[in-house]
Amino acid sequence: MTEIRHDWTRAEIEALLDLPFSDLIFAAQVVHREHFDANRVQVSTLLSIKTGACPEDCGYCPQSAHHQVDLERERLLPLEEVLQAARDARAEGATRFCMGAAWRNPTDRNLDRVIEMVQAVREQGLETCMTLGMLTPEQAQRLAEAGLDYYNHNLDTSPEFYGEVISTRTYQERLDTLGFVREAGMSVCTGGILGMGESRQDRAGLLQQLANLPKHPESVPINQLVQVEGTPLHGTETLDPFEFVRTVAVARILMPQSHVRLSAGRTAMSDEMQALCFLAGANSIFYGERLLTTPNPETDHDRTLFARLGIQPEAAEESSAGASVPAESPARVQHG
Ligand code: SAM
Ligand code: DTB
Ligand code: SF4
Repeated sequence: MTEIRHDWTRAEIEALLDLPFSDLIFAAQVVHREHFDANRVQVSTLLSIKTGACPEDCGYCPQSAHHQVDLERERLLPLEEVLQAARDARAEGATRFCMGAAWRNPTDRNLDRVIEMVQAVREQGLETCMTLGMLTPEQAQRLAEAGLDYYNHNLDTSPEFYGEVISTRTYQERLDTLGFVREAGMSVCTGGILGMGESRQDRAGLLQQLANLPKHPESVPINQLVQVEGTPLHGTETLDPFEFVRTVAVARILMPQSHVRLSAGRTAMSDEMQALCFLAGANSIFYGERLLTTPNPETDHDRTLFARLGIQPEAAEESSAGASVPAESPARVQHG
C-alpha cells in the first residue's frame, strides 16, 4: 500500500508533474487501483440555491457583483424548489446533492434556512454537500449537527498566485474555514481551478497545500476555468489538455484515498480528454445539465460516455465509506 503522506515538498510535486506523460499516468493508475475500483465513478449533482450579487471579487466567477455579467440574480430558493431538484437528481442517478450559494459567508438566519434544506434532502436518501462561503466554528458545528455530509470550500490556486485572482478574502481565511469544517466532523471537499493563467509551479503549489492538510480532503474537485464573458479571466489563454490531465494524475498520487473530481469545464473537454482524466485517477464528476450558473454536459451524453468506457456510477454507501479496498471487478467490456 502506498504511504499516506502530509509532507510533500514543492520539488517532489514538480518532479511528478515533469514526468513523461505515460510514466505519470502509469504511476497514478497503480495508486488508484490500490485504493479504488478503477471502473467506478461517484456522481454528484449541483444546484445554485442563491445566485449572483456576491460581494466577493473572485476573477473567475460570474456571480461576483464586481463584474458585469449577464446573469439573473436570485434570492435564496424556497425549500420546496430545492427538494424537487434533489428528487430529480436522485431519479437521474446522482448519489450526492451539492447546494451552492453566492455568499461571502452565511448569516445565522441564512443558516436556519439551509439547515432545513439539508434535513429535507437527506430524507430523500441523498448525501448532502454545501458551499456557502466562509463559516465560523459555530456555524460549522450547526451544519454538522444537521447532518451535512460534505462542505465544499476551494483553495482555488497556489498561495502565490491567489492574489492575482481574489482580493476580498485571504488564503488563510480559506484554510481557517476548512479547519472549522474538519473540527466539526464533516467531510472536506476542497480543490481548485486550472487554466486561470497560473504556471505549473502554481499548480504544484495548490496540490501541495491540499496534500499537506492535516487530513486529506475526502473530495478534491479539479475545475477547469469556465470562461464567462464579463469576468476578468475571460479571454485567458486555454490550458494544454495534457497539463490538466497531469495535474489530475498528481492529485491522485498525492491523495491516494481521496475522490478526485473532474469538475467544472467538462463541456469544453473532448470525451477522449475526459477518458484520460479517469485513467489519471479522477473518480467523481458533476452530473446534470447545469453546474451553478453555467452548462454541464447533457446527462444522456454522460450516460453514453460511461457506457462506452465501461464505467459504473458509484453507490452512495461506497462513496460515504471513503476510500475502500476495491471489490473484485471483472473487466466490463461494452460494445456499440
Ligand atoms: N460563494 C461560495 C464560495 O466561493 O466560497 C460558494 C460558491 S463558489 C461559486 C464555489 C466554487 O466554484 C469556487 O470556489 C470556485 O472554485 C468555483 N468556480 C466559480 N466560478 C468558476 C468558473 N467560472 N470556473 C470554474 N470554477 C468556478
Ligand atoms: C467546485 O469545485 N466546482 C463547483 C462546486 N465546487 C460548487 C462549482 C463550479 C462552478 C462553475 C461556474 C458556474 O456554473 O457558475
Ligand atoms: Fe462569490 Fe463564491 Fe463567486 Fe467568489 S466564487 S464571487 S465567493 S460566489
